[in-house]
Amino acid sequence: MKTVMTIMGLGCLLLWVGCQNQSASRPVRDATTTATVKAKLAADVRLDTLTNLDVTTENGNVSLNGTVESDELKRLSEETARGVSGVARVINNLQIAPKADTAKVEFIDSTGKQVGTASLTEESGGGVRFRLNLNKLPPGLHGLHVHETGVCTKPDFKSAGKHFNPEGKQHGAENPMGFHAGDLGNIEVGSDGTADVEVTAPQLTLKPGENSLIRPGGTAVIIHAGRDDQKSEPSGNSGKPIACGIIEKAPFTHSAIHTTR
Ligand SMILES: [Cu+2]
Repeated sequence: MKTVMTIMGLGCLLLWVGCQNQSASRPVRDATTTATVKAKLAADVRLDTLTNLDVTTENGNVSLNGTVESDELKRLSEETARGVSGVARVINNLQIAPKADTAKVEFIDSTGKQVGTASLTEESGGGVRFRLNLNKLPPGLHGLHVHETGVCTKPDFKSAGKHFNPEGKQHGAENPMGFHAGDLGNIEVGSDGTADVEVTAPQLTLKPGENSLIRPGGTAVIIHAGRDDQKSEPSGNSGKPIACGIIEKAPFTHSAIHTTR
């Protein structure tokens, strides 16, 4: 009998401890509040500007951790979280970290077949870096330019217009009156038809401004059939366009909000 009583007592004790633990952490209520805060931040604060955000809630206190792009967004995130019912206090630990401007290009050839991509990044000291990954192209040197219209209509890509030239200069780095901001020189495609190259264009930007690649009507990158002599008007005797891709601001993804809890 004594043993039974002891076992029952132990059982009650374990049950009590279990209940105490559960009520102390309040997992259900806090998870719900956290989810509501996250949903509200996603709806009210532009997702693509929240780069790495972590939300936790304990007893009505919401902690915001991670990075946002500006002071304004830090304030806005806090204000949004405070507006959620059940939130008593917001602990704002957000760090400010401006995100690099990026853009992307998907190239097609004259038949419309995909022949590679380019990733564009704003350099911290100015200019735009182009990282090109190309395939199924003729081996050899090819002139590479940014053209002034973001339309790639096959097969001749005339739709992309002239070279992007906001400063009204002449063509080519070797031209004393040069060069067009969109002149990117030559790239070399290997015997296997691929190229993995980086080119930096000092005059270009992805930020707002005269020389911005992100503009009404857009811009496009064109690969020409032949080598650019970097001095002849209007496009360095580089032959006809063989591939074209529109420059597009890199899209945000829902992974913009990383939740670990
Ligand atoms: Cu061109």
